[in-house]
Amino acid sequence: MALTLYVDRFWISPYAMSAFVALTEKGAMFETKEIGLDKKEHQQATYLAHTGRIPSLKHDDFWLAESSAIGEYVEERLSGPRIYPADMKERALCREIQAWIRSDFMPLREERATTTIWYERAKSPLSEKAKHAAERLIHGVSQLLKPGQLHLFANWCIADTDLALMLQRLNLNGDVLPVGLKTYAENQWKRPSVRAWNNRQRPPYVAY
Ligand SMILES: N[C@@H](CCC(=O)N[C@@H](CS)C(=O)NCC(=O)O)C(=O)O
Repeated sequence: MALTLYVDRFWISPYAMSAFVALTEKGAMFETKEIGLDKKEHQQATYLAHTGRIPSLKHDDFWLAESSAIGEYVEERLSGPRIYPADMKERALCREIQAWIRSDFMPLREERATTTIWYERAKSPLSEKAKHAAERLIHGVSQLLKPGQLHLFANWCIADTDLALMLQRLNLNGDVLPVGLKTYAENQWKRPSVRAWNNRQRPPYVAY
């Protein structure tokens, strides 16, 4: 079976990171192919993801886009350690967090774009709107993570990576984060699958 994950060529897509970590945690043998969004390569006829977006997974001749769909497919299709919790309620919460992270916090995503994680740190303080989003994030997460907790549930799950990335937007840019959340995010950042993503050689960034 041939697995290819299509990622953006700057390796800054949080969604591609989630799919990459999912495959890596499963111990899957897969190759990555870089797509230049800046060069509109995702709009070329040879790129067959139905959504025309990054990431997508090509499994033999089957194409699948949307990072959380890729995570769930990988979980069901491949053997290896679980990336979603075995417990039904925890699994539902894991999906809740994935959906929440993907649909909310737009001011944070704009003002603390992932270029500020992997290229250059933010130069401006958060706007009032972004501060409000950060407060909502911190409030919500503090209900899920008790002090000292290093994973959302007993074992690591894919939502830990998604959540840690959202928290790192604040932490790495020096924005205020409660110490427990900072420790959680920094601990997640040490995971080998996450480091494999973080340590990629990246070309000079070209804004698009
Ligand atoms: N909900 C999607 C979001 C994917 C997404 O927004 N991808 C961006 C890169 S980070 C993209 O492909 N943008 C190009 C475009 O939409 O034309 C997922 O989770 O995979």
